[in-house]
Amino acid sequence: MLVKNARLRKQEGFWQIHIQNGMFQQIAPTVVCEDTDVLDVDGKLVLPPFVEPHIHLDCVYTAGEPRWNQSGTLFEGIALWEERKQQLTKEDVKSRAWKAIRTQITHGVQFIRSHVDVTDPSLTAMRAMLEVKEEVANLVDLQLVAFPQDGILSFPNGLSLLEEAVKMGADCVGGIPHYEFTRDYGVESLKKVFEIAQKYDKMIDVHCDEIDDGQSRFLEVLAAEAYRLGMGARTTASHAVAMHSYNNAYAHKLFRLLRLSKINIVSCPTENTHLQGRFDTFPKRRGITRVKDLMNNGVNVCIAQDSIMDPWYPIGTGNPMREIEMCIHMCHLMGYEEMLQSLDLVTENGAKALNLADRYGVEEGKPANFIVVDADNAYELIRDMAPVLYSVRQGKMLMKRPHAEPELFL
Ligand code: 17E
Ligand code: FE2
Repeated sequence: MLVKNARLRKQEGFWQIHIQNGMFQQIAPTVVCEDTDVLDVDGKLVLPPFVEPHIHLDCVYTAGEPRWNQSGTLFEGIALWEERKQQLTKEDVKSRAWKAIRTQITHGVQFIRSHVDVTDPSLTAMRAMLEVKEEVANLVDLQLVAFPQDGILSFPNGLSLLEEAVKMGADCVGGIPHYEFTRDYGVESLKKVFEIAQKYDKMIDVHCDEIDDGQSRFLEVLAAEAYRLGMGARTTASHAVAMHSYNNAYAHKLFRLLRLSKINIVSCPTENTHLQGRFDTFPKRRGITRVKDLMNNGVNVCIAQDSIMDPWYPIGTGNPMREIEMCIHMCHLMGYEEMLQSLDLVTENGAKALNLADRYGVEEGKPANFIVVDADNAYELIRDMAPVLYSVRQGKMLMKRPHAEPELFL
């Protein structure tokens, strides 16, 4: 395949991209080759695929079953999921997850990390998602997190279920320290997360401090342990919304540890805008972690959707542009350079959190995974929330969006 007249981020002019054997062979202003499979993108921006670093694919499309979340709180969501979870079958989980992945592909996503609830004695969702992971292997990279929704130490056999799910093939060990019964359980649960990750050589992705409680300080425990064990680059803290409520002095002390530890942070802007602030009157806290401060303090941050129509969040489309849109508003990231940089939050930074290094990027010698967006540059992409026109996976077309211009009758 020869991609002609591409624009590349942070590069001037037009580029030709020659792909051979599923790899980027040559990327240059002019390329001599006889390939007859030509895709002329007419000056549109070519990017590495979007990364979705945090979603719960086992829960998608269950909003309203058995009831809609009326309070809009995390806690009512967990209670509703507890009921819906009783009805899970492998087929139910697989068909909903597949539906979401198809939708994500239409939005240019090719790298996904999904949490999978393992506080279920039958581990139905994990069994189903491991099959999905195999089935989609040629279409998207799918990482699975063994996620103990109801707690590791606060749920009967939580620890052994977590370990069992990891043995079955999960890629990451999860946790939920802010939801454990006590602070001590929370700290102890994180120790267990590291033990299991080390024992089975897995990455770590913990739901950490997803609560509007300035006293919820498990992130420092996660980061300190990651630092001590040298596991920071393979460790992610998801949500981290309590940081919104930390006093500034403590937050700045924490930034140093986060930077030293090299852990990654995933923020979920639409989800946590919706879930947080629910116990406030006025003013209501925004409840998103400090994306801008983290970036400015050298911490790797990325953004994620978390949900598509589940007990926690009743809408969603799988489009990462919604997250950028929400994030740049809620985190005050609309300085011109900040807007351009915000594209990293759904591309490079997510890839770094997922440890994709050698497989990610529009660079010679890497797998030819890329998207073409209906915009000339990053600013237009963000301003216009432009659609993805093509998604190419290892040199093969994965998704093509018919280009329909609106007709005006003026
Ligand atoms: N579970 C949880 O603890 N938090 C969330 N935001 C979701 C599930 C979606
Ligand atoms: Fe989550």
